[in-house]
Amino acid sequence: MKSWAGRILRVNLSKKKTGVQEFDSDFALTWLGGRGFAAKILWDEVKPGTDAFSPENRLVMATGPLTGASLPSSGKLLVAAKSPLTGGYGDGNIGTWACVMMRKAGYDAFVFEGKAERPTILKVEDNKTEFLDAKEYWTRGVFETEKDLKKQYGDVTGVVGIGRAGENKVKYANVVSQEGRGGGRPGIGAVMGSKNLKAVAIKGTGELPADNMTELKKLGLEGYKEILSKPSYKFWKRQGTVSTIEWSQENSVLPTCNYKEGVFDEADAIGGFTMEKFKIGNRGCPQCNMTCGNIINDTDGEPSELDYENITLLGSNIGLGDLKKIAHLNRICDDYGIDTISTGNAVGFAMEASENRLIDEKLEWGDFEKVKALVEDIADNKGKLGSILSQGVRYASEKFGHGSQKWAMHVKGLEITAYDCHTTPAMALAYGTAASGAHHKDAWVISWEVKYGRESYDEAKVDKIIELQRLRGGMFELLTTCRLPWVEVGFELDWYPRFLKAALGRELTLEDIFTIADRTYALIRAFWVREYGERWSSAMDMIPARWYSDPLTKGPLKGVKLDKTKYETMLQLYYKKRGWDNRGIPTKSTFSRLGLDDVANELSGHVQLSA
Ligand code: PTT
Ligand code: SF4
Repeated sequence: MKSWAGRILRVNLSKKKTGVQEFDSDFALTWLGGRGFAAKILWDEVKPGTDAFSPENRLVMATGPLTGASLPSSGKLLVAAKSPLTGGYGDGNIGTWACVMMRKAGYDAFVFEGKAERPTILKVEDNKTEFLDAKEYWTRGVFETEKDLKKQYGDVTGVVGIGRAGENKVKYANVVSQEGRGGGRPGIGAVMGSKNLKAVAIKGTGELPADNMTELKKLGLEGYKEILSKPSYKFWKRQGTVSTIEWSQENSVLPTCNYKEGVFDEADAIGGFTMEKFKIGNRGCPQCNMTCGNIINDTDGEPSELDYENITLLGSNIGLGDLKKIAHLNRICDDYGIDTISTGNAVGFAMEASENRLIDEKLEWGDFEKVKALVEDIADNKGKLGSILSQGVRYASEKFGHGSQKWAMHVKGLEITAYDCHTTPAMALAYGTAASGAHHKDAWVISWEVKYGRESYDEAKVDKIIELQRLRGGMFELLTTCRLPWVEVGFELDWYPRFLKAALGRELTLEDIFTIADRTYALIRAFWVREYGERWSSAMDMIPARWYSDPLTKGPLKGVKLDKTKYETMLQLYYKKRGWDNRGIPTKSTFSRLGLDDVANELSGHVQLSA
């Protein structure tokens, strides 16, 4: 087994019991880790139709065979569950000491089931587990909770937790760690809240497993040095992902006023160079020498960790051009444990609804004070508007009606991340086909597409999306290592098979990993289809109508919009290349090729499968 501990900690919160489930090398090599483990566990254990907030849902926290090792950016944890926001598969990826500690404690994953009778914190110290009463932490911010737990159990303790949004079951509540690392956009924090689980605190003292630890450490060191030598490293350390604001503005893809436009008049005021003037430091994930979290003080003088996505969604998308105010909104979202992307979408959607007089509340673009109050209401799932918005924009658009579905910016219920796609068909398709709903994590094809030429809807674009999904949504989510060394400074992909050789004691080529990625994608599709049954169709992979019905009205690409028919043709080509039928369901032979005959058998009890 080498690089896996081969042990999953099973936690039954209803019974206050823990146990260890062992897995063998067959399971490990079939699913690799992270997203693969999560998809398999959710498929096997969450019956279709299960209420995401019921004790029967599972909350999975999973690592991969390289997680936590001394090699570039290995300190990331995948969190997953059936999503309350989309009704399908949901996951997210957080940089946190908790994953390093999980591996040092001798586990590859934790799986939670049931529901604790009262607010609970799970403490894990190597083989020892303890259920702690979390009454005094409930309703407290996740920052304070983590600080307090570290004070009690030591600074090395890895903590992941939820804030009040998770407690109040806001459907896009996420899981937070280290005062600014947040993951699990599709409501994984709300699932944690529904289980009355406030936090998990982990301490491990063991050695990480590996076939040849000396070689792995040596390679890791070389990898760190290689990253330091990359030409773009210095600039990356200055701005991290925030430099993308300028790039998006130049290329008319910066979401502005609920994705009406791709350019924002005040883009300079929220971009990377302005951020540098305010910057007081960097923070980052464990085992990373690229630490990309940019810290600036917010309007209250409190530190807030900024990335491209949160600046865009809480800035240009709601018409707010003030970085300190954005930093404040970002900080409260972190402390309340609520996804910044979906929050920015929900607020932008409400602003447009107000502009169109679909709601009584007066909410103008960029009105910071009103947004602050609204975010409080969303996090508390209270007030007429706050409680509607806390269910996501798909739900809000059903409530508000009057054609607002057209500009409810989501795919499968998950809000769009920070790229406007009026002019970029491939990026739109990447959103349409991402594993958990609209997310750029699976295939951030937009930078390639802008260079390649955005007008076309051709085969090369479909191929590129699949290639990226195998790497980003595949390899990096299976290994749970950060993809940014590769994406942002050009850390070469062939490092990963080398790391894996030292860790596993056997070859695992990129092609082998892509097969596991394809298997995982097919299983995740099966999970969605089983949930939706005969209601499933290619319409599930459609993008918001705004992008093909309302052209941009500003900027150099004024007048441009997508072509719906061409998008649909490209989608069909994507299905064909994946071995899925014209509804977007893997065929029997595709399941069989990927070793998933049992999945095909089970799924054929819910929908008719194509041969
Ligand atoms: C990710 C999504 C992103 S993507 C961002 S900023 W980005 C938002 N960050 C949030 C936040 O912070 N606080 C908050 N309350 N909500 C937030 N929601 C948003 O979540 C993040 C980095 C970033 S910064 C990115 S791109 C990369 N994402 C990776 C990934 O998904 N997989 C992987 N193997 N490596 C990755 N590396 C990078 O990690 P979700 P983090 Mg995130 C303040 O969770 O659900 O996947 O959505 O984890 O530790 O904060 O690192 O411009
Ligand atoms: Fe975390 Fe940034 Fe390092 Fe990736 S590059 S591991 S997101 S600090």
